[in-house]
Amino acid sequence: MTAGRFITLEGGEGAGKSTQLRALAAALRERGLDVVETREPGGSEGAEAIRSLLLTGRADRWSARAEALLFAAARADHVEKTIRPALARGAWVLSDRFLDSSRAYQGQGALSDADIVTLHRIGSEGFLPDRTLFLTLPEGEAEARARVRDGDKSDRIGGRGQSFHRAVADAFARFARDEAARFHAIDASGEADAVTARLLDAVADLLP
Ligand code: T5A
Repeated sequence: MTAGRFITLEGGEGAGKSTQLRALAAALRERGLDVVETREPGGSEGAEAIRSLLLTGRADRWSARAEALLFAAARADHVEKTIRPALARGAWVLSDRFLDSSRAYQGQGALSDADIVTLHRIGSEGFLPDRTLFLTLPEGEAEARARVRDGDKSDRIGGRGQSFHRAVADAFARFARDEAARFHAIDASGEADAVTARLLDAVADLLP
């Protein structure tokens, strides 16, 4: 049995994470790997129920602290019910967002990065990905992609203002600088196939 690997895709809205997660999963399956595709918030029955609490309703539905706790609770269930069992049987698990999204989105304002990491230690024993692929795209291009798909609709968190999303992008860029062994920045511009090739390169050293 080959070793399971846990890979996360991160980045701002519209960077192409969902598209690339499907493409990377297909490319890894072609190489004979057992691949599980999952997402956050969500990825297990309980976490999907929490997802709808988090992403729907009024902007002020949750306080910043309650929101961070809900993400941590969803993640705890996702790790326990979906991710760890798949890794234990030797699968590669690809997750569309994980802890670093909470650090970037909830770790500004009322809570610090250290607070979010503490919640993750309590909820998920500090469990971390083997590699995090951070999809980078100029703000205008990401907005244009999201607009083509969604028009003017957005969820509770995606609909926050430009300054919030800039701070999120800055936080991700900081993680990429400070945690270079795990966190790899990938240029997400250009044709989808070219981006997938870059992602495959970024996990090549983990392949059996
Ligand atoms: N959140 C999440 C937190 O605040 N804290 C947390 O801890 C977590 C886990 C989740 C929201 O929750 C927040 C972040 C988010 O606001 P979501 O519905 O899961 O929201 O959506 P997002 O993760 O934000 O992702 P999006 O669905 O907005 O975008 P993706 O997945 O990055 O992009 P994708 O693949 O859907 O592509 C967008 C469009 O671009 C096209 C696609 O076809 C699609 O139409 N596209 C391309 N077009 C041209 N060239 C390419 N190379 C393209 N690739 C994709």
